[in-house]
This record gives sequence, structure tokens and C-alpha cells, in this order.
Amino acid sequence: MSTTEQTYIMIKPDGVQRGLVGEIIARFEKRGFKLVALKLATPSKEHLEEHYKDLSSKPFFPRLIEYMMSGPVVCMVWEGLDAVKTGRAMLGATNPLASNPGTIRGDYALQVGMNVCHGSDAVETAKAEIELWFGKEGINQYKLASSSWVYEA
Ligand code: IDP
Ligand code: MG
Repeated sequence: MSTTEQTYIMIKPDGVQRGLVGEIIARFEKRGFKLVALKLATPSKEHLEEHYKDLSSKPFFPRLIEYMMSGPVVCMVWEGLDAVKTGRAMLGATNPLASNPGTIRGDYALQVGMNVCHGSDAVETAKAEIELWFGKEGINQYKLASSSWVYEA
């Protein structure tokens, strides 16, 4: 059963530095998703360690945190039908060499440690990530003008 969900999508420092911000936002807009939160941020080490806490025992964890601290990131929440699973599909596989062409990682990346964009992996994870990144500011609520041309009545 497909449901309306929110997912946390984050353009990583390499995506920002390579000028892919507009491109990545455009893909989510054109797919029909609704942008409900957006900011450019330079998160602290602690904040990133919290975001990636499930990976803290991995050997690549220190490099992952260093990578994520190498420049600002773009933090977004996108809302719509099956947004979490569809967002992951739009991102492609974690390792860009295994990502299909047509996906963000499959079109713009080659290595797992420079894979351009993050997306929540489950609805529960998305809720926690949205709280971590936008808990203070909150999420916007509005009706998207195009929604009646994206969703059946
Ligand atoms: P995901 O981003 O596709 O959800 P995760 O397994 O949650 O993948 O890993 C989080 C991030 O950690 C990846 O996007 C990637 O940047 C980095 N990462 C994952 N596995 C490796 C690895 O084997 N070497 C280096 N970095 C990795
Ligand atoms: Mg993950």
C-alpha cells in the first residue's frame, strides 16, 4: 500500500561543490514531490555523528564524517506518494558503480565515499532524520498547485 510520506534528502558537500544542487532539486520537483523544507547548512561533527550513528562501528566512519564536514550541505524534506522508497530509487545504489544510469548517483558519481546525495532508507528513519535536521525550524504545510495534475482524483 502506497502512502503519503516525507523523506529527508541531503545534497552532500561534493554535490554542492560540483554544482548539482539545482539538478537534484529539479529531479524531485519534476517527479511531482512537494518541497516542504530546505536549507544550506554546515553541521557540527556531533550532529553528523548523530545522523550516521548506525554506522559508528564501521571502519569508514571517521572518513565519512570528515567527508560530510568538508563543506556545506543542502538539507531538504520532500513529501508525496511513497516518497521514502521512491527517493531511494531516484538516488540509486549506495555504491555509484552499482547505480543504474538515470539515477542521481548513477549519473553523477563513481565512488561510494563521494556519492553526492543522501536519502532516508525507511519511514521511521525519515522521521528521526527530519527531527534531527529540522526539529527547531519545523516543516512547511501548503497545497501544491500542481497536485491535482500529479495525483488522480
Ligand atoms: P546510503 O547512503 O545509501 O543509505 P549507508 O550504508 O547508509 O548508504 O552509508 C552511508 C554513507 O556512508 C554512504 O552514502 C557513503 O557515503 C558512506 N559509505 C557507505 N559504505 C561505505 C564504504 O564502504 N566506504 C566508504 N564510504 C561508505
Ligand atoms: Mg543510509
